[in-house]
Amino acid sequence: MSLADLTQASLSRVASAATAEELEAIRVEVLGRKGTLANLSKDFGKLSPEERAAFGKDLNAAKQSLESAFDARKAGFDSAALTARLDAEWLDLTIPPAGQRPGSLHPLTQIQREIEQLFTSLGFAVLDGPEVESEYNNFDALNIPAEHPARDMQDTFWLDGGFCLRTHTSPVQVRGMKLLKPPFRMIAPGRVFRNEEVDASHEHTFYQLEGMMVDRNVSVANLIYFMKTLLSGIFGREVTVRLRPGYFPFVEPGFELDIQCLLCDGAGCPVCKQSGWVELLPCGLVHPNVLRLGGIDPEEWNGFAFGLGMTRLVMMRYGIEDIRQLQGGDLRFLKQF
Ligand code: FA5
Repeated sequence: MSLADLTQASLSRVASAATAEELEAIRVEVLGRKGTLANLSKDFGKLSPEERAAFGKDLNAAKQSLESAFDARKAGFDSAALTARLDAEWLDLTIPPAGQRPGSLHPLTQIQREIEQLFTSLGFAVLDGPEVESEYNNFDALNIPAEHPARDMQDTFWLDGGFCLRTHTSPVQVRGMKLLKPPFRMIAPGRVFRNEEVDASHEHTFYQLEGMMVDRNVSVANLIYFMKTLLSGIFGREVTVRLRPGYFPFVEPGFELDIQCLLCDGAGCPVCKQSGWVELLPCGLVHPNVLRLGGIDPEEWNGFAFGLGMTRLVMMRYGIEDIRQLQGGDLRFLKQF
């Protein structure tokens, strides 16, 4: 077979090779050390110098055109193989993993459960009250009549028919007095709402935990005992507290129990508004008017009440510097607890 015929035949075999393996077999057969082209060059010695030069040129040209045909065809097979592999190994990284992912309790729920456990062990019942509350229970029954200036301190969201979003958990005191006969002890955790300018320590929607104890001869010493038990239970360490006079129409005397800011150890930071103290636990002895409106004779019974700022307590315990993170819905934040 002439060199030209051989080249032509080989090129068409390359073009019709069905697989990379078949192509490689053809390459070895034609271009290999013992292949057809190599065989042809064996006859070199028998040629005259002129013929040799011409044949050598043709042989080189044939070799080059075959090599580039092989390379091109091989590149085609390679890229087809790569595409097939990418298709086979393709992963959708946005598909959620199979099975259930572990969740966790919101830090507020964790603290609420701890406090409930602590107080039930001290003989307190856990009560629940509605978030949409009557104006009467939220204000009037707590000794805050319509024109009382204390109403301005707790501006809220009003609904038709004498209802509002409760501004504190104290209306559950009113419900508790009607539900339970003295002597009794109760707590009431829950969500409350205020028409509030939101900042690092103020939310329009936050959580409080109300407490009330009604018995005979309840004193401020009893109140302080329970508050200290509560705080050391929650923080698991000694916290510095201070008691200031505080005014709430439903207690007399009334106090503000502040704790030294645990985020800055009293040095001053955005959470404590640079004061070193965080207002956490307003409390006092229940006002006789409130007992009377709750159907309890203040001559026979008295008691204490407190309204713990549960959201602020969570911030203190976990060192959270901005209250907005707690209800921001960012799971990356919540997964830390
Ligand atoms: C009250 O709501 C009274 N009902 C508390 C009370 C109950 C006093 C029983 C006496 C007897 P005050 O408005 O201070 O009080 O709120 C109580 C706590 O809720 C505060 O100490 C604070 O920790 C928290 N708090 C108040 N406003 C906000 C707010 N906007 N965001 C987050 N926490 C708040």
